[in-house]
Amino acid sequence: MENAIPLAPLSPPIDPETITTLETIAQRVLWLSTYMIHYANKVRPDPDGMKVGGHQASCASVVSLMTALYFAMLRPQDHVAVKPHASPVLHAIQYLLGRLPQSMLTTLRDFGGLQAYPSRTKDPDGVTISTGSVGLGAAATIFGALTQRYLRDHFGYSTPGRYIALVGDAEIDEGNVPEALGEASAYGLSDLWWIVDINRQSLDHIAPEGQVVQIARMFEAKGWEVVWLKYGSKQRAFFERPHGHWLQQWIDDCTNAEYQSLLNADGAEIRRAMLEWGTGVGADMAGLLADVDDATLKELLMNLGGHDIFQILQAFTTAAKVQDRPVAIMAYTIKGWDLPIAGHIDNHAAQLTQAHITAMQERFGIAVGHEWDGYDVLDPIAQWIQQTQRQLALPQRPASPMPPGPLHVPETLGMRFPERASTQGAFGHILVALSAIKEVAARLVTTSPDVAVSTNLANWINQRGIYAPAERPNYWAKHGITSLLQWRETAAGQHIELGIAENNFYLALAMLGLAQELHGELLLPVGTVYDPFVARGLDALTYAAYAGAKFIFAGTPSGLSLSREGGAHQSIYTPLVGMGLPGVLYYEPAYAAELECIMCWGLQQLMDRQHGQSVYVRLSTRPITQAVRHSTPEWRRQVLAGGYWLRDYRAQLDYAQRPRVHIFASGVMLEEALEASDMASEDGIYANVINVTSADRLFHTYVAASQQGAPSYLDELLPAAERRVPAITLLDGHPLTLAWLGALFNAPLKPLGVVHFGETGSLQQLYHKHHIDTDAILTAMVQVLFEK
Ligand SMILES: Cc1ncc(C[n+]2csc(CCOP(=O)(O)OP(=O)(O)O)c2C)c(N)n1
Ligand SMILES: [Mg+2]
Repeated sequence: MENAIPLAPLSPPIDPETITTLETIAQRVLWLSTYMIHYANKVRPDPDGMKVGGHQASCASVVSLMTALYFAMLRPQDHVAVKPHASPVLHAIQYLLGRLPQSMLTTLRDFGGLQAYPSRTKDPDGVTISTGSVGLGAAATIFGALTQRYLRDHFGYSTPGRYIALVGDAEIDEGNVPEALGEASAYGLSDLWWIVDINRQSLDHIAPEGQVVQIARMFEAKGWEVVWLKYGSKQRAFFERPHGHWLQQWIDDCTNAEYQSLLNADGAEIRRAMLEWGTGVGADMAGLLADVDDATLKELLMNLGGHDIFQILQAFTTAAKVQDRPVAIMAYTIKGWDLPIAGHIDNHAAQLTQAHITAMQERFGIAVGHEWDGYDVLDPIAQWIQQTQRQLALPQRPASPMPPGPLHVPETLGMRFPERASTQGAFGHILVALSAIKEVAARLVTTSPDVAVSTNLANWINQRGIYAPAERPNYWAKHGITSLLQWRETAAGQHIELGIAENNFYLALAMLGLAQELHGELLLPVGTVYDPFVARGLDALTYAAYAGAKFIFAGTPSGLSLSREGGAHQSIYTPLVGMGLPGVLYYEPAYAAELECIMCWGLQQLMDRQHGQSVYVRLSTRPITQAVRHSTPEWRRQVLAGGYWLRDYRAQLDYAQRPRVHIFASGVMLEEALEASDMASEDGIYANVINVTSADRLFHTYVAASQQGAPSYLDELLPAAERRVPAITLLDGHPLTLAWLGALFNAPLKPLGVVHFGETGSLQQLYHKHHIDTDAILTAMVQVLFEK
């Protein structure tokens, strides 16, 4: 199995009683997690005949590690991201710890019951980090630890917990893992452990040779300390025998594929393989193994460090001594440990048969009818658990020296914008204006994947500084070189600058956006990203939304405004992402005053921890004439509700007699919409312009209201009479965003927008090419009005 590793002392002072007790508990955890899946699949009535599923082998793989962790190490302030497929192990443990009622154990994967994968919003037993999409929950721990560090530096947060990821070895293949690892050391995080469950199996296959070493080297290259947990105590005791090192060398030389296959072979076959290897390298394996019977030989093969409580505790002790960097514990395990499917290539979704379960139940001495039993209060194990947990429970953290105080964000900041402005430009000014509200400014934190300057965060950064836990020298200032950007990096800074890594960006927003829930301290995270690269971090954005995090992000520049950059730099379908993602509200303001109002409201959303949602503003660098510059309460209500009439001909006496049309437009396209409306009026056409600030809000309030049979804001915005008027929808993005409005109309509706990849050109050339310029609007108008 790949490599020889340095061995720590064989016997540190970990008392035998603890080990025996933990071994006994681990057995119960193995039983409960296995039986939980068995029950859900083979005992509980299944109304629809569909597979229920669950992963007994993946669970067994981490039973020993998780038992040792939860019963002997974990403190209440720690946060754990549990490998998704080990959720039954987590629930079994929480049950034995008294944090989950027994009745829930029968509800795995049932409606309203325990979720398939640990969910912080849906599971009842204290999951704080959701997992499911492999690699993501683990990577989130890095940004959790970063958030904790940030809180400590800004608010004196004083009892930091440890962030721990129990991560499958194949999870490391996910790109979001290497993407995230470097940020941990860049920010000097140390309260961070990853325990890698090296069972050398993924869903389909056995890990390729060299993979484990590559993983370890990657951790090291990214500044992590690697702690090896490879051999079990029996193996290690054997290595101490005369010539015992040959066994170690055989283990190290054996390929992953062969080791896995031998886990399924009998002792005689294992011996044959060892002898064959010995002949090749000149080791007298026959002599070495002469007094080892076949059963013991098999036991030796199975005795990997990740299932040996003593070795696990020792690894934890070693890890705990590392104070200056994050730690990766490389724990060798067996997928399906102690089950009949142990180590088998087919075992990922395999489940034990009833006969297997019956045999296991007998072997573990669990009486029929007592399958769900925990430990009776008088049982010495129950008492041991109680005492250990008391010791591990630290006193409550003292109140923050800076109490949240009354946070208030006004509806408007009373800003004045120039006659022509872009929403991206306004965004920078709005952030700076928010700095004037002291309590709000203290909790604002911005982040960006290396595009802070080009998304207009420079003024904010100059004012609030860059966050760096350990102050870094500013050589520009030191050497007297002038620059517009002041890159002051201190622990008081409020901008978290990330590498070009949009996945990290959203994970950072996810964990900053859960600071209140995870650490009792509210942060108001605001991020900026190039809109086309929203898709680059989409999995993490989904993760953040699913976890219930609250944050604001600006996708900017968007659409064709990146015209000169060409091709795929012009975002097309991001509005659909915003609309499709639960928990995130997409707004596309046209005017600076709208953005001001949306930002203020967005911050209020972040403060409403119960019902608030995250907000995505899709912005542009294109300056347009500000048709609205002064906001009124009624106008703000309409902006936030999703849209308002900007050009309204309804009061004209001859309104009903004239040809008339509605133009629903979003964002920068309002410029063209108004121009087309003006031109149409010269031809006697009344072209109303309705500025859709949020197709998302309009759509979802409409859907929610219609489920209740109630009216929605759309009924106010668009009275029945107006639905007989032909319409055009228009945005610099995918036309589906607004085309659904057609479902409300008893008249033709023509959706304009971008459906092809872009290319380099001027805005006007590209608008023309994509049929969203004024000419295209006028043509569409003629079509909906006069063509049958
Ligand atoms: C992003 C993502 N892709 C694919 C899957 C499907 N999947 C679930 S588990 C798994 C293999 C995991 O292997 P490993 O992490 O080694 O865990 P093990 O089951 O071996 O303990 C895969 C491919 C997923 N959950 N998430
Ligand atoms: Mg694995």
